[in-house]
Amino acid sequence: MEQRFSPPVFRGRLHDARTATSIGRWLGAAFAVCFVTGLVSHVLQHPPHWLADHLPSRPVWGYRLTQGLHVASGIAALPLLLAKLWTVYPRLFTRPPVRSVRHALERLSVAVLVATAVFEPVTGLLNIAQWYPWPFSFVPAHYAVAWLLTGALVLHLAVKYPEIRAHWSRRSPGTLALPAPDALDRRSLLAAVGAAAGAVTLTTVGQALTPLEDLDLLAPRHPDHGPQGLPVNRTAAAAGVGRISVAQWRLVVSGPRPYALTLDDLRAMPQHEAVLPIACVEGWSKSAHWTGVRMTDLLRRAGAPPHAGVRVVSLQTRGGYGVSEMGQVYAHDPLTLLALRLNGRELTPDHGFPARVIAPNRPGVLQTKWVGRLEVLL
Ligand SMILES: Nc1nc2c(c(=O)[nH]1)N[C@H]1C(S)=C(S)[C@@H](COP(=O)(O)O)O[C@H]1N2
Ligand SMILES: [Mo]
Repeated sequence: MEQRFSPPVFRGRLHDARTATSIGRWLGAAFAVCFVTGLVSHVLQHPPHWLADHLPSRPVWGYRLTQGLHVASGIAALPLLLAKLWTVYPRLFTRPPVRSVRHALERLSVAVLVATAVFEPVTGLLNIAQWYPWPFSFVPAHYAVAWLLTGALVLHLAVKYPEIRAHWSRRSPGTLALPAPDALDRRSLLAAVGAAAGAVTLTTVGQALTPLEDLDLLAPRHPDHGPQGLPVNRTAAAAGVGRISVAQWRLVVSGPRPYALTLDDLRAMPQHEAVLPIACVEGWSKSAHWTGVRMTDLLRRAGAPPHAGVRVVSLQTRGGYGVSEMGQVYAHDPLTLLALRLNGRELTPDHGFPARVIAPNRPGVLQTKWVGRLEVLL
């Protein structure tokens, strides 16, 4: 018996180029913000060799802003993406499926666009929930697919340019004599999509934008929840840092004139204060009061020249982010501290006792906790 597949028939008036364009511009804007801020984050975390010594340590809130925007625009993209896919999905069923080589290529590029446009916000969202139900590592995959998505998006805009232009020119005065018959439906749809994007943004952006922290209902972290008024991403137990004995702990500094200090030696050095945010790559951020010894003082004591950078090595035994490096500008910024105190108290174990790095305009993952060694980089 022969069974014939009959494609569904769509009678709704909103699955058209006009709706797709209206939603697409917001989705495109969200993806553009995500891409640019993602590049900033990538460069700060993995600077190319020639740039490492020139990364700016100001403004102190720079990374807090760019990464807050990255995560907020990625979250806002989710409802926009669903609406866009709803608008265009009837095109999946166009018959015949392939009309020409050109048509086949166009469909292929749309397939890449859809796959990558779903992959990026979904993996990003699961990452902020620290849930990794996949076999690849998040950071390189998320970064590589961002380029694919951006390429596919630029190609898509080029292919669709005539339709997009037609949409905008229909709006020009003179041709706008009669409203389109579906204008009301479209306005309702766009209002609902805008409300959804606004709602997910307002209920999560407080994780970085602390004046709105009371509205932070859906983000996994709240800026106020954690010891000493600051969230913790990885606890001492999770990093395999046991109880650190103050009697045995030393800060070991290698360089032209290596030395080692006890915690009391560190406390006896000139202490400095800095008000700086921890800005986690996962989007949460909170400003705090830090007290400790200037990194530049520690490096100079080891005979480091003013252009030296530093490698910071943690005592942690499990997981990543146990080592970080900073170039010359960060290492000698007067606000870059090896912090001993947070918000007026000695660091708790989860915040990096006995000593941790805090530096301005820097991703949270590089603010290394449980520091045991500093290595001067010449
Ligand atoms: N040694 C070490 N330092 C670390 C981490 C880590 O896993 N190991 N996590 C980093 C991350 S991802 C962030 S956001 C900050 C958070 O600092 P907090 O827990 O004191 O708020 O610590 C950073 N320092
Ligand atoms: Mo983080």
